[in-house]
Amino acid sequence: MLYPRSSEGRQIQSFDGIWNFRIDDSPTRNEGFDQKWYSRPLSTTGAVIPMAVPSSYNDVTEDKNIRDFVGWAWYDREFFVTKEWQSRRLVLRFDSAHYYCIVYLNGKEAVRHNGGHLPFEAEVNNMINFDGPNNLTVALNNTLSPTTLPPGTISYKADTSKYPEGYFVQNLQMDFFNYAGIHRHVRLYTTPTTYIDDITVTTTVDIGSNVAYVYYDIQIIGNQAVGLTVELLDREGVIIQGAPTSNGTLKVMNPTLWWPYTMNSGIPAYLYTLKVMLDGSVIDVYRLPVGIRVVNVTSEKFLINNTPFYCHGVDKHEDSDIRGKGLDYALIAKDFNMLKWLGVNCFRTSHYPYAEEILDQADQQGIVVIDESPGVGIKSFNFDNQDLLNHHLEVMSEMYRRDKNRPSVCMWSVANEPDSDSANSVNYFKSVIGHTKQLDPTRPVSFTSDRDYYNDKCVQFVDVIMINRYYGWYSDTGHTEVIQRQINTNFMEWRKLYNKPLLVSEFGAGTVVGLHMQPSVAFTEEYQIEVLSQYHQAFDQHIGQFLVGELIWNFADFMTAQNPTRVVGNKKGILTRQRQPKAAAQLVRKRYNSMFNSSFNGDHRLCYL
Ligand code: BDP
Repeated sequence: MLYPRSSEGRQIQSFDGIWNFRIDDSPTRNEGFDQKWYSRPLSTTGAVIPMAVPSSYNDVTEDKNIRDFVGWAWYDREFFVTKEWQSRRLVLRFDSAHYYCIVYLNGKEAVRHNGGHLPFEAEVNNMINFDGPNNLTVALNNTLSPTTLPPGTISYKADTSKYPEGYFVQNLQMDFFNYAGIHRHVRLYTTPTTYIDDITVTTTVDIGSNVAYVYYDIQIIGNQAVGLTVELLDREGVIIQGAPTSNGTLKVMNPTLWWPYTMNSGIPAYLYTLKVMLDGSVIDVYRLPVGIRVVNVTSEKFLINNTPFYCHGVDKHEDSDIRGKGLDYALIAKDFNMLKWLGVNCFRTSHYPYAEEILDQADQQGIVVIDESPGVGIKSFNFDNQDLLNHHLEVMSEMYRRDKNRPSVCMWSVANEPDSDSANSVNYFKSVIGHTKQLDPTRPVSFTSDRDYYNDKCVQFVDVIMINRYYGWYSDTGHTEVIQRQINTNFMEWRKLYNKPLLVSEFGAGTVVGLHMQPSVAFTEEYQIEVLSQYHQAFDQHIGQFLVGELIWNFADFMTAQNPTRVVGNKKGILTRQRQPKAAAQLVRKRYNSMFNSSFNGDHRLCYL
């Protein structure tokens, strides 16, 4: 599914702004459907409040019932469409809405989507009113169930001596707040009736002979006899290569490759543009950014453009105060500035696919992304649920469809910390990983494991072993002196069993900013520094061998459900939730920046073609 981009053939109308909003807190949570709230303006169904789109609705109001609401939330707004658009194909696109979404246009269902983090769209020509207002209504359900990703359960509390009649709670299986809402852009965009529906690009590089190949495949809907032109443009807009066919190979001599950025090279990630034109740009035009690069994994190395890549990175969350997981350009810009300030060359989209605008920045700024699915916290009792597996396969297909052309995406992570030691996890992950590899033979596939070398049953399917480790935190709390030994032992055991590269995809310590103690104790800034430095010293013994990366948990503090082990959220950030550095950020900054110049990171400057 192509990201909406305006061009000579396409226009975009944005529905971002303030919408009307109300929750359906009727006992059945079904009053909205019973009374057909979608058939008239929401304000005529009862009291509505203003709600920002995009945003999570949870932290925008002062009302606990809205913050902690479970069930159907309703949105609506009005819009107009110019008559000039009558002859165009009109597509209504939601970049994401969490979790189950039904969209109505002028009282009729336009589209529904299952899943909280990926785009969906529908052609709406025959539903639009060109002579007056259009009413767009959204019913959104945030309930997590055994067939959602992440999975969850609802517990009904039947004991009326303790709970009121009909009382229920949402149980989460993941460690972050279940923010809900219309999280990303909502847009109406036009295309011609014969249009470019999809483009798939893959690239290979022959380093020795200084040649790259760009393979492209274009789907056109409508008149197949329409003239097609494909052009590859360099950054200055100069045509490098052209072709008149809907699929083929473009040969690029002396290519400028897409590299993860290096501090001193001064060469930012290089993006070409694949310009696709129907009827010589008269009908439709789409410009797709293309980074030429190739990713390979050996038994010891993660190679980008045949050069060993060491990931010095962080795990993130889409999380901020007020907006929750809502798209926020200032936050995106700030986060990328902080990533660069820290010297981060890689992040994982823990634990769900992030906004496309975030991946745009990773593509443009040269930061490697491990693109993770929302398959977080899948328990042994979930694996036999065929509906969950089917949904997981569908989510991987949707993720691939959305992110397949992104040079920054160098590996897929299909899940985080599943019960991968249970017998029934094997078939589940064989399917999910097999399916992902089938979709995309050009990128490695993995998941993060918190199980151990002796009991994990699914690491056999991955290309890179990703492990989450909390020595000195969840085990041996307070004992930083055992971390190095435990890391070393653990690494050696994994190596004995598997001939695959290893990446530590989580390690860290909870830290309340401003809390100090010497000698350190858990939760102080001193303790976070000690924990991280012990891991760093352990990692340094294996970099250049089989260790291909380290991701700190976490880039910034983030919100979680309330529970006795979390103090207003998870505090393992090296930045606060407001993106101010804790003392440990200085340690990380020094380490990561020095890594840009070290030989084990590969000197990219020598490898530019
Ligand atoms: C890991 C999870 C992550 C948690 C983290 C923690 O992958 O989502 O937030 O631990 O406990 O188990 O801080």
